[in-house]
Amino acid sequence: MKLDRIELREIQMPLLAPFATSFGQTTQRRILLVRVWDQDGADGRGECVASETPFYSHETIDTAWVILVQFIGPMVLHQGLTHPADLSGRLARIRGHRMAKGALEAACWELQARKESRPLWQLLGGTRREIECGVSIGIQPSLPQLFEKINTALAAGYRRIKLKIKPGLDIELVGEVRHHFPDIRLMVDANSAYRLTDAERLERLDEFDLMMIEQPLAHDDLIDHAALQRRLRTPICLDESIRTRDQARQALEIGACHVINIKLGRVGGHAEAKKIHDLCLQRRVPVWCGGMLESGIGRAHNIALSTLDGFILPGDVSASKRYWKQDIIQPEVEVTPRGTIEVPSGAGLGYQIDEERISALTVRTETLK
Ligand code: OSB
Ligand code: MG
Repeated sequence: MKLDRIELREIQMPLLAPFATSFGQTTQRRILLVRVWDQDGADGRGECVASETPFYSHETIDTAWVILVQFIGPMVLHQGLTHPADLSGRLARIRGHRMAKGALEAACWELQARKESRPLWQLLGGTRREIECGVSIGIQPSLPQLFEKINTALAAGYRRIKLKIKPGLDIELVGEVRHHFPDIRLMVDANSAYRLTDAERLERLDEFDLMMIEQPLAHDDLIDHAALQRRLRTPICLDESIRTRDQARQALEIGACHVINIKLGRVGGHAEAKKIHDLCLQRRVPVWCGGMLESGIGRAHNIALSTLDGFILPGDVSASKRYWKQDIIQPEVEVTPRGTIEVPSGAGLGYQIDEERISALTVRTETLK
């Protein structure tokens, strides 16, 4: 494969409802789509999961755009590439900026799959034909509104509920939810809102039979998470803190977590995601696929990744209609009454791209040659 052309495109999509976490609120997504073509005219697509703000990760859509234009493009265009798995090595000189790299890398995986006329999930080594879905529910203005969201998700068949928590909206809130929904699979995500000095407070979550608590402490910490895990019965799941396979290995070695949330963008693409997955599978550590409020293209990549054997827990990959009035792929991602997504069988991502819809949402484009 030799890349001939890269197109960057920013689309803007309003979320159906604001999504609030301990680090902030999102109402309108600005999404960077990457499309690549090789010398034979074959193409592939990826989505950069960087947010509008540097509050989840240091990367934003604007930093990713600049890094793609100034560094990633020139390093990969017109170079012989044997396989998309080689890209991360090619880009290793660029420190960090994994969401920028991951968008390009994922597009190249789809390109490769389309060239081979195979589904991307098969090229990645996946086996599942159906993936289990959970939902991530943002912080709600009131408890009745939260209950309503939970009821809607359960009625749609979703297999686990994740609640966002933050200091002051945690123990009592989770207690109320557990009291009203005694039997559901429930977990919480703090997005780094606590310090180790909050351990005593966090210990109180142990009584609610949570599947896990996601990223309670600092976004770049492993050591304090290990200290916290020694005090909690509830398993810790790391999200923000795991950006490489080595960090996953170190986290497991010191007991910083018992579960890992794998996000394609956060780890820099499918190759690194697979490495983390393989490590966890070998050590019998459960993983699941996280989400970043993606449009259909990012969502389709998450579905492909989730078909790997180690993704044994329901992920945050859910139906398009939970986020968007109209998605940019056809058919939209739908969830069965069993709370699963059926993996498409077409080549590449396996969804049609709605070009007209994308054009209508586009606010800027740049072509790299
Ligand atoms: O921490 O998993 C997270 C959304 C944006 C940034 C971080 C996170 C999330 C979610 C939503 O939890 C997942 C989704 O439904 O796409
Ligand atoms: Mg998270």
